[in-house]
Amino acid sequence: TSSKPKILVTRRLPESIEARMATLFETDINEGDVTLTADDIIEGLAGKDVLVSSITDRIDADLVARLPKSVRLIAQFGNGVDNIDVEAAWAAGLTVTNTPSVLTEDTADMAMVLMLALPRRLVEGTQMLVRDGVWAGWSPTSMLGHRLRGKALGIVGMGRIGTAVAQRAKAFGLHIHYFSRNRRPPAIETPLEATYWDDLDAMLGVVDIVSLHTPHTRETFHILSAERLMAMKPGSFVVNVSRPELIDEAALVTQIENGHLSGAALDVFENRHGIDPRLLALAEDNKVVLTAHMASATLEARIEMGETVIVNIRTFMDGHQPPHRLLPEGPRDAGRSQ
Ligand code: 8YV
Repeated sequence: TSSKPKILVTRRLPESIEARMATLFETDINEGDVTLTADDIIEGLAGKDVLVSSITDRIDADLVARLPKSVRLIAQFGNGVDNIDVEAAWAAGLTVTNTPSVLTEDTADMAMVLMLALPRRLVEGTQMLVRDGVWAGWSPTSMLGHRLRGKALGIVGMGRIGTAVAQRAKAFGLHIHYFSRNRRPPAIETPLEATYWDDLDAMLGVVDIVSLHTPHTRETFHILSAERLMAMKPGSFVVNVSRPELIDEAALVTQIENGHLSGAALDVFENRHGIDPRLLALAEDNKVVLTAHMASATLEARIEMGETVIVNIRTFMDGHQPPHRLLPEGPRDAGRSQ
């Protein structure tokens, strides 16, 4: 038997990453690329050292309890780790790593795409051209949208991605407001001319756009609750490239349907049983823009995520602390990356 680390990779990764993994590790890849069941994962991990997981793998306390003893590391291919019961993994003596930073800029770009899509009628413009005979040609009053410049953007969660969004939004002439557990230092706040709010409800009452950049944890579940959505500034809209669980989606739909909110641009949605038909109807109406969980989906980001996974595995297997090991931090349940 080889002395190479033995790894199970639950999803297909970019070619160059799979090739490198195949030379460095004894690699078992889920060729089918269909989400593995808990039983498949346990079976596939027999005799393995490392599980390379993705957002689509549900690694709950039950699964952690069933992991073969040989498995010492869960190396998540992704930034968010809300699919993993990290505390259960730690309690079982496992190390958990993720791939932050390398997807920050691409995710922030997508937040801007979505922020502009509704006010500048991006999807409608395309639809008009592809639907035969609908476009009557240019006129001074055709396809008028609304200007982004001068509006107030409220960022929920001013970490790496939130800050990258703020920098872009500042260049677009938006006024930056943010709600975060910790106020950011002047070195970050001052160039952004950002206004810090320690009261989310108060911020929601004054901003025209709300963009979510916080992980999904016990504390942030439905951070945009029905009450908060109702208390948002009339005519404002929501952008979400983070996690669906941050929003009470049914309540969001209701507030758009009744005209209180002007819309939403969502990269993630509670789609476990198919996307809510009310959300699809709003998309038909151009009140909602939906993208398919693709905010970090650039080839470049995916390759760098793969490289980060490889570094995490190699350092761990060499007996060192991997660079992106999650560490406990008080009451939060998702952990924090070094
Ligand atoms: C990935 C993401 O698509 O990193 C995250 O948290 O949501 C995306 O970058 C996904 O997590 C891959 O596991």
